[in-house]
Amino acid sequence: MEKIPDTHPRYNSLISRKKITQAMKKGIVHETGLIAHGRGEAFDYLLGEITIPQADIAEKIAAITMVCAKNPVISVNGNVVTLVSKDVISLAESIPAKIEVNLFHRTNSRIDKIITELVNFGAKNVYGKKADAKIPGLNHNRALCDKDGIFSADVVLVPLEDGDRCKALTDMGKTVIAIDLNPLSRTAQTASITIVDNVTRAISNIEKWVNKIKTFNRNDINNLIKKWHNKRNLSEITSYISKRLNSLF
Ligand code: PTJ
Repeated sequence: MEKIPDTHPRYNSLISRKKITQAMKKGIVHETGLIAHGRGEAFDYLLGEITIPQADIAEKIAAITMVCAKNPVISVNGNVVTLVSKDVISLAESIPAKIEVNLFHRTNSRIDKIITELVNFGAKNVYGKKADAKIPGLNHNRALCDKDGIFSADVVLVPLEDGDRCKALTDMGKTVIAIDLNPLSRTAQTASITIVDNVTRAISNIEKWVNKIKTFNRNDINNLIKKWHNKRNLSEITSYISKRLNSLF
């Protein structure tokens, strides 16, 4: 593949595309992961490719929720591992949280490749191979999970999720934190905390908040959680996009 000059105005976007297409050829990303990535890019354009204030506050609430959880788990798939392996591993260490591979297009070969990729980037223990439990109410492979991981988690961080599993996890009584650039998706609408941001910015920003909130007192934390209203935040995001578009021309 040709070299992308770092002076190119769309450098970051081109690098992400290159990573995703190469990972698809290696069997880490599923073919439809390319479509999901393209949809994400389109929504990122609407946001101006930045972490907007409503995403930053959602990332702060996500950090608090994960740090206060008993058994927090970060669920990863092909796209996530390709774009942000290092960030995921670093976030999991700071919380601390477990990492579990959970795939929509699940094959043993993809599970093994994704676990190997994470281990090569420094992950010590990756869940997902031993799928000894099932999320009730799902009739596809994303139901398969680890009894000690997602199945028994109280809080699950799910970047690039599908709406079905998000709903099934909330139906199990779990707090679901979704990262999805599309504020209109079923995932975004169903999650307990929706982060409308690119996973390439979101994971490291959650970690920044994890480190900051260690200095917060219990009262500040309780007040922040009490004030959180996911639907209101989503509504502010769609207003942000619409105001931004109306002011462009
Ligand atoms: O690896 P697998 O087998 O689990 O397959 C994963 C995909 C991504 C194919 C699967 O989960 C899927 O089909 O996803 P969807 O339903 O297309 O949803 C993906 C959502 O993620 C869309 O709403 C996109 O806007 C969003 N998205 C895509 N790229 C990013 C993103 N959100 C945040 N950051 C991104 N980089």
